[in-house]
Amino acid sequence: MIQVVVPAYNEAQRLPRTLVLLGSWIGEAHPDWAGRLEVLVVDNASTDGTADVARMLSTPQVPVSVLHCPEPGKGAAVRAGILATTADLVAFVDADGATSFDAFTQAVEHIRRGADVAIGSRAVSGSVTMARHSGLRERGAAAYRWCTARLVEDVRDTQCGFKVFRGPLARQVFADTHTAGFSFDVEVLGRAQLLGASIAEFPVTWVDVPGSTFDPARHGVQSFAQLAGIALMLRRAQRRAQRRVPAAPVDASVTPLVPPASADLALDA
Ligand SMILES: Nc1nc2c(ncn2[C@@H]2O[C@H](COP(=O)(O)OP(=O)(O)OP(=O)(O)O)[C@@H](O)[C@H]2O)c(=O)[nH]1
Ligand SMILES: [Mg+2]
Repeated sequence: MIQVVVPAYNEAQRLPRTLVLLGSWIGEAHPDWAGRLEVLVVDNASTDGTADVARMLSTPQVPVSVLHCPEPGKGAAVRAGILATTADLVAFVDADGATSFDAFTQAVEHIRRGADVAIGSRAVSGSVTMARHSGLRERGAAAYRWCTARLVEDVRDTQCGFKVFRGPLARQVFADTHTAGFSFDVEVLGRAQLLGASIAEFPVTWVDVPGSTFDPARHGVQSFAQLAGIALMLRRAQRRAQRRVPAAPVDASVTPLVPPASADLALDA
């Protein structure tokens, strides 16, 4: 079972295409996943009937349920969704369906091989990106990546809207996460690394879908400001973790915080 959280704010236009494409992709690529991949749409204050549209799109192949999150922001919505999951494998993906669903196959394979988190990336070799972003937004994204590289180790693209986690780890990380806006991915990945989680970043095919909810003028500055808060939170969390770890040499028999790969996680095992 994999539970997929989809944050959705005024997505009545883009969500139907995404969920229909997901259903046909499962039918073609993984018929055995039918009914085993559940979608949880997390809406807050949409004014275009997103929640009703989502409910109407539920099928036995891809069951869809809707959760209302009182706190605004993509980060708050994803957090509410992940904390409502119970599965061994959980994911969050954007409502626009910009990332090709083949990423699910790759992510599950990375987790089967031992990764704790598998994230889609538009910045590693092999990725294909068809974007419409302006030059200004591209320069902003480059500066943003320069900042995030100081907070999350060895991850080139923290912001791709496609991430899969071992369920218990995701729930543990999101329980401590505070960032409600677009930069929440950075806090999530940073906190996961503090717990010793391994993150596999793999290339995806990403095609821009018009209708973005990210407004560079409004959300751009906020996203940079959120990074400053995240840097402080991660530093504090790191100090707390260091205080908890005894100075004695590490005993190799101590149970790790993140459990090792388990074969029964694989959907198609
Ligand atoms: N529930 C909820 N979802 C949100 C909110 N803000 C954004 N989202 C969702 O977060 C996802 C962000 O995807 P996009 O709108 O494509 O923005 P983006 O992928 O960051 O930027 P682009 O590169 O321009 O596509 C979408 O599924 C949005 O509906 C919010 O305040 N509440
Ligand atoms: Mg998008």
